[in-house]
Amino acid sequence: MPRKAPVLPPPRVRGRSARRVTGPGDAWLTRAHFLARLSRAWDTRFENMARSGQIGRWYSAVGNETTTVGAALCMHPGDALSTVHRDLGAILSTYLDVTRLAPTLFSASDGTEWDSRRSEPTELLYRLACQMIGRRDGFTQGVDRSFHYGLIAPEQGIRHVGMISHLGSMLPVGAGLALAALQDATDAVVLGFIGEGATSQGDFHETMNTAGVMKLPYILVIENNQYAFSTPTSEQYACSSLADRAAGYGIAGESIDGTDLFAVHECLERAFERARSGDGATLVEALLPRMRGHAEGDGSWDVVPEGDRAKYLARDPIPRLEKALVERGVLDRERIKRVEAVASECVSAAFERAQQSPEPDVSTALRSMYAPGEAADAVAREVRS
Ligand SMILES: Cc1ncc(C[n+]2csc(CCOP(=O)(O)OP(=O)(O)O)c2C)c(N)n1
Ligand SMILES: [Mg+2]
Repeated sequence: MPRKAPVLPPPRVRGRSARRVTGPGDAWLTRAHFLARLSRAWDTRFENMARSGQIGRWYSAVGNETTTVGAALCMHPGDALSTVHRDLGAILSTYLDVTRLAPTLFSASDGTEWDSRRSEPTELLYRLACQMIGRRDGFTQGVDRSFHYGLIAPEQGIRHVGMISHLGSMLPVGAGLALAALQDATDAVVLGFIGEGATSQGDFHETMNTAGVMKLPYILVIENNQYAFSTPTSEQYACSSLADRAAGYGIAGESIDGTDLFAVHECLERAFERARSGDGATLVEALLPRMRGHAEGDGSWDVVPEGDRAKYLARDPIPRLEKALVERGVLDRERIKRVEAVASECVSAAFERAQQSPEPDVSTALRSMYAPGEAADAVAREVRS
């Protein structure tokens, strides 16, 4: 019997491009370097607050920066981003116009039309700081104090779908966004991130299979930091590389050293090109060092054998990037010091303003729990009484 055609979105011919991946230019590299440093400065501040009990919990993204920043800087206007808990670098890269945020470091000619549509970067950083400490001006208006939020502002070129806590649950959402891009006949691509532990969830299989069958413009980057909470990769999966799974879904798969910004750029540019030209999804495994525990102070760092801890810490992607950029003549040591100082000033300014900002309004607490309408109002009244 002939096979029945699967239910597919309306046919969409994505313009095939012959463009070859060329290496990153100096403007892209200096931008990536600043954003990686900004992400690190943010983490440093929040790690300190977690250690001194000023916030309850912090999931550090230290070690992931070259992967998250590098991948997100390959996005185009209209592309969508789906993040989980260690993707601060991708968020900063998607939100912030660095030429306006750090005019002492960047010249206006580094800016793009895409950047100029974004909100004032200091305002976005302030809102992000408010989000992280549960203030009213945060994206969830203080309902949540975490990365459990999204920012959909297409007029600014930002389509960021955040996470819910359940690992793997955002994967089908990312694939759904990619399907919508096909159905809307846009050339948008979806960039998603996930930890290697979450790839053991059924949602991973269903998403990648759908992405393969429907040739979705979807790129999933697995941030393989060797541990899921306290579970090492040897107890998580039996294949040698998670990218090998791509073959089973009929999609492209690549495993890269996620601490090498150049490798990230090359792989991701190729993946975006593939997705935009109609050749479907890519599964990227970015191999990363475990540089922190799961959450600050939860004891999970102690689970990592001592010898491995030292090896992971020695693979810090930022000094590696700085060394490469100095060798190429893109940066000098003086500029690196200035970047570190400006990054830390940007974080301090956003955070100190957030600390002075209003507490959440209690009336918003139930706002996102129930759909508007009489029935919801009745439930809310009942809950309050
Ligand atoms: C379905 C589900 N199971 C367990 C958890 C608790 N949990 C939160 S993060 C995490 C570890 C995730 O590991 P991985 O996916 O490798 O990401 P990493 O934290 O290492 O970046 C666990 C077990 C959860 N949020 N959802
Ligand atoms: Mg992990």
